[in-house]
Amino acid sequence: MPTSPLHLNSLPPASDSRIVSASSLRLSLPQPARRFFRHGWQSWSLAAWTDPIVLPVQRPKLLHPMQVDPVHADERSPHSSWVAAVELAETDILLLGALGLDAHIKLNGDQLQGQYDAGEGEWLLARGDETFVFARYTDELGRRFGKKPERPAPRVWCSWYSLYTAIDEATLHCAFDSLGDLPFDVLQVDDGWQISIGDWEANTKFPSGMRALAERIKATGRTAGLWLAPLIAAESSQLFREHRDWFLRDVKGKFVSAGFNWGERLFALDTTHPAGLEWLATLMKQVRLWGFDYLKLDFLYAGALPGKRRVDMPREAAYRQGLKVLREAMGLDAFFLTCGAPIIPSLGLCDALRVGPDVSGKWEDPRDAVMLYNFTTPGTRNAIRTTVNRLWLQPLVMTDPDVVYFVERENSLSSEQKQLLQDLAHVCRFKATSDLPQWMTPAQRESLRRFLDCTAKVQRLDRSRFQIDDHVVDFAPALSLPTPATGLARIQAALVSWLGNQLLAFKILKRIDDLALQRRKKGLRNEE
Ligand code: 9PG
Repeated sequence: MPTSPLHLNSLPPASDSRIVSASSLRLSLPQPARRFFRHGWQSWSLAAWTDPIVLPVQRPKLLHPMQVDPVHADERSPHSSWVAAVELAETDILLLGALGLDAHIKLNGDQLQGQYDAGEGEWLLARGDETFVFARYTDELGRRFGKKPERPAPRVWCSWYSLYTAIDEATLHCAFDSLGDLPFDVLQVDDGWQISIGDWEANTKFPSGMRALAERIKATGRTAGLWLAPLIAAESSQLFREHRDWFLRDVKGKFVSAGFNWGERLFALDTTHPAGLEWLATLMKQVRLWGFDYLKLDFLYAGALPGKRRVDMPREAAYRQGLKVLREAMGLDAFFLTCGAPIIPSLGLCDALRVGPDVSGKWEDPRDAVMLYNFTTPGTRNAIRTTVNRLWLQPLVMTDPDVVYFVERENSLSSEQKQLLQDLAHVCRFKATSDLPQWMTPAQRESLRRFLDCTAKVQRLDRSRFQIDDHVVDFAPALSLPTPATGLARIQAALVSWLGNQLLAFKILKRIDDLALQRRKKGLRNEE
């Protein structure tokens, strides 16, 4: 039964806050918002300070389930998941933040409107400067979900951003060997080792098996890391074909889309299904038995998609139940990085959280940014923008900003742009790269070593600037949003976005990607 909203007409005074309980809440602003802080639902979704306007709906729609909260993708007011803030004056920020799992916020004219989907929940209302209001929010979240233990993040080499799915036993062995004594704590094998998304066994490119691969990493004195996406399955996977009843459907009985990737439709595991949960636990134990102690679990949003579950409960609660099972089965002694994960529902159950979309060797893709208005796709500007706007999460979880680059190969970032990524890693206190040692010059190798060895002193100066040891970095070039296309470009954009929604066009794009990968692989082989 929807209850009538709680109207709040008086705001807390400066540097003060209060907590109220309501399923629905309306807050009248004393003056129009100058800027609006919107917070995307999962790791890859946009978080940014913007003008208080509705942003064009990002395209393609086919990817909404894997890029934004699909339930609120078409909102007609400025919209935010769990927490929003408005800037009334330069140091007068008003933050409305949910302390529960299933809440979202809209800015409707001069009202901030908060809504819990499934009954009453707590809200924090804080007013003051930006540092104060976000610190109050993390304080209250910390009390409910737990705070981050004080231990440094491991320094990670990950296979994705140089090799993508073109990994195999020989290529990885060669990379591991050439890393020599570079101070990495973890060597993490990313996407490309598995038979299929859903079928988490070594494929034919790894004839010696996963246990041998973990052994090989451990023999270098480092922790073995592995990527999996346990809450999704590709349509062609054996898992989906043999256990259709484990997968999430809508009220009409149709399978809920978990997006489209690897040239295939993806479906979501129902994390309230007892047999599905058991399978998840067995998988985690298996991976630990192979010898992997650092787990990057990806595409986790699938556990919180809307649908009709075996056990009826709010979607975020279902997700959290799935995450608990994963965590308990892998053990507290494993390092658990969540990725593509709904933000607030992941707190307290993982060690680290990816807090932005993927970086890439490109600054920005104009097609995605200007035509599709999509800030979720891989690109260094997108990654920096969202990560900087999620730094307030630092007291709660290790914030993973994704990898940095030192190499020139397959990379069009300027040295300033690469430096921004390295500075962001210092700010996040989370350092990773995918650079292949064979692609590095001796000077780049030395820069990487210095980067890994250094614990920088970091101080935030304002929304975009940080003091890092003896230099000041300004992330401003990454933070703004490009203006949407107008005139002819708008028509072009409409055409591109229509094309982007067609499965066939998607499959062609995937084929082009595959060909690029094959070329990359060939290049690597020739160098061996
Ligand atoms: C492996 C990769 C890497 C990477 C992850 C994730 O929105 N998208 O279409 C989208 C697809 C893939 C993706 C992110 C977004 O990358 O973040 O580090 O592990 O999977 O496939």
